[in-house]
Amino acid sequence: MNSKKRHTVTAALPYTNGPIHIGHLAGAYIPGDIYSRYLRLLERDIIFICGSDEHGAAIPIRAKKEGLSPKKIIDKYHNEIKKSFLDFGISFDNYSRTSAKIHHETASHFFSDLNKKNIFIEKTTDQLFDEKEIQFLADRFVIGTCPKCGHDEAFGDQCESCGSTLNATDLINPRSILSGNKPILKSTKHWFLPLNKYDSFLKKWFIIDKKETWKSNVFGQVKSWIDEGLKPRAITRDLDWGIPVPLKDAEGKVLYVWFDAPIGYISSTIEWAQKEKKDWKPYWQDPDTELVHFIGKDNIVFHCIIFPCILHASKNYILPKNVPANEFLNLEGRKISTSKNWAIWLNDYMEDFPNMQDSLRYVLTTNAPENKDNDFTWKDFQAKNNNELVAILGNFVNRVAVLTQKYFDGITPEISSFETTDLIILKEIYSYPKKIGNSIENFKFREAVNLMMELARTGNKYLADSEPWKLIKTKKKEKVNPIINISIQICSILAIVSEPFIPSCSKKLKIQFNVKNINWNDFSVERPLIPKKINKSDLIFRKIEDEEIDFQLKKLNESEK
Ligand code: B3M
Ligand code: ZN
Repeated sequence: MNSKKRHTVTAALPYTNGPIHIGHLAGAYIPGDIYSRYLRLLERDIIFICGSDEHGAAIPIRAKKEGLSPKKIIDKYHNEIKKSFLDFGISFDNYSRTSAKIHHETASHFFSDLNKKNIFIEKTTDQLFDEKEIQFLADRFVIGTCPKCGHDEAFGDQCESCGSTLNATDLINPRSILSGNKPILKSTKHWFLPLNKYDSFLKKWFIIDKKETWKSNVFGQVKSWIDEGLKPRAITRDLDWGIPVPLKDAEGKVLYVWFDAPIGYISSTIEWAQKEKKDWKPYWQDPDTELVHFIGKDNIVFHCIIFPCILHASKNYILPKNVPANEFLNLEGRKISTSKNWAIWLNDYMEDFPNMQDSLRYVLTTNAPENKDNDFTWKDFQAKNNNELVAILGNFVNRVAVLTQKYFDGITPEISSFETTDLIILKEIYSYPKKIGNSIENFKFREAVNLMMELARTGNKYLADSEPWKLIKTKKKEKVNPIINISIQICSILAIVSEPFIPSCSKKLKIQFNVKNINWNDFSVERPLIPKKINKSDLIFRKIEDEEIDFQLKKLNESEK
């Protein structure tokens, strides 16, 4: 029997209506990647699942803007986004897409199954219609004034200013984004998920134990939605782009993107299982599996209310153990905006800072909008890269490597017994993996990455305080041996505990210090990591100059629309 604990970890499926930017990376993908890499280092049975979200109004709208077909748009951005994830070391076990056959089949099956179980309500209602374009307007096809906060550019599905989830008909003064005209009301039939009927299920599932374990921002939002009372929500649309509603009397109708997209996690898992010749079911149906969704705060309602209701109604599915949604990342004090081109695009970053993906990963983690919106500034990025990655971590491992080469020809000095003062520092350094692991398990990634840097700082200070370069010139020359031995142990621990945060640097450190892949919990003072010899290697980080930052600031300001 396989007794390893099983985990299904997902990260929000990005819309293929544009490239992705640092806000996406900080919100869902880096946290999900840190968590998944950590679980792999514990040798758990874990899959990290994602894929492109290729349906919804956003796609035909973008296609119109670029003068391309929707299919061309999804192919273009699917490939770009996939490459960005690869560049930044986001270690998905499978990256699928919702245009895949397997996804169309899976989502249609979910719909048909729920329909057979009489879960949906069929209702004919008045919806917004653009007479000029001869098209119904839902979601992103219509903008207007938000009834909750008065923001005058709220979308038909959501107000980005106050975060409210809306129906297009809720908008005051609606305007079609296709023609600019005021829409008329026209009746049409749709299928609704009666969320109101799931009130007691949600209260029981959600309120019971989530208060202690979920982030307060997520818990608070979900609780207030439940408390306000939920209404039936349409899960089909009049649109010619999407998964056709699998019923005879549903011509011209497709599944609502937020019905099919989360099911994309399941289809991506099935695709993975087919490739790996495994069974996908335990990852979604075994109650012992821990399901965690990494998302940004604008996706909370879908992952914490709508999708759980779909899973619950479908029976046999597990529900998320946690949804550690992040708040938003701002850029230079302003909201990141795709339409205004106020963003740092990942493909641009890689061009300007080749091989420096870990620097951005590091800064976005130390700065993650975990509990409140946070700001990314280029100056802070430079400072953290130069003063922390270069001056602390990079400097420490480099000094240890250089001194070991210089004094011992790269061979780790052996120590038969450590002195009491040595044992104190050894105990301290081996306490870090546990502390870092605890923070990761509690989704406190900023705390975790800061602890990693604190370990490097401890190493730096230890080396500076013990001054082996002075001792080597005295009669107490042998005192240098434990100092270098312990410093090499610190580098070896760093090589492992840095992997979730800065994986490509971790790889270099492992090569340099001859560290084998080992279970996160399998080393300690009693079972230390002492490589026999270390290899020469280049500097791991590089300083970022003022001119590079000035260039980025100029570029950002000039490209703003
Ligand atoms: N594509 C929304 C977004 O990118 C959406 C997430 C789907 S997760 C199932 O904000
Ligand atoms: Zn609003």
